[in-house]
Amino acid sequence: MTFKTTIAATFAALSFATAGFAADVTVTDSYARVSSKAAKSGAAFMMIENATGSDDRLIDARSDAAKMVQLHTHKEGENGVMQMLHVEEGFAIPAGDTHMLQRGGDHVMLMGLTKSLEHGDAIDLTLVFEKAGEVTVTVPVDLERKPDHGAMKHSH
Ligand SMILES: [Cu+2]
Repeated sequence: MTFKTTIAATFAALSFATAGFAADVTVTDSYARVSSKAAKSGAAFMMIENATGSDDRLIDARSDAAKMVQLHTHKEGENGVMQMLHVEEGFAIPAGDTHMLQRGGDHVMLMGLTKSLEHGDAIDLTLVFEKAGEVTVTVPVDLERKPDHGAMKHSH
C-alpha cells in the first residue's frame, strides 16, 4: 500500500465513523420515555444534526413499537395550558443546523404502544427525511432522564 492509499483509506474510515446512517444527517443522544407504566403512548427525543450542506426536513417517523407514530410539538394554548399538536409538515432542519427534539418541544409521538416500554428497553425508530431519506436509529428507553439535561450546543 502506498502512502497515498493509506491516507485515502484513513480518511474514508474517519468519514464513515462520523457520517452516521445517511448522508450526513446524524441522530445522537436519543431516548424514549413513557409517563407511566400503564401509558398507551410514549415519546422519543433526540438531537438531529444536518451536515449535508442542503436544507432538509424531517417529514415522518415509523416504528414497530407503536401503532401510530407522529411528529408532534408543544404549544401554549389560549388558556396557558401546553397542548400537543401534530405537525404534519414536519420539522425544518436547515443546512448546518441542529434540531433538538426535547421535552416540552418538538418530539416523536408513539401512539398506541405495541408493548409497554420498560427502562433499559430499546426501540427501533425510522426517521424519514425529505432529502436524506430514511435513517433508522435504536432508541434506548430511559425513564430516569430529567427534562433539562444539561448544556447542549446550540447553533444560534
Ligand atoms: Cu406528542
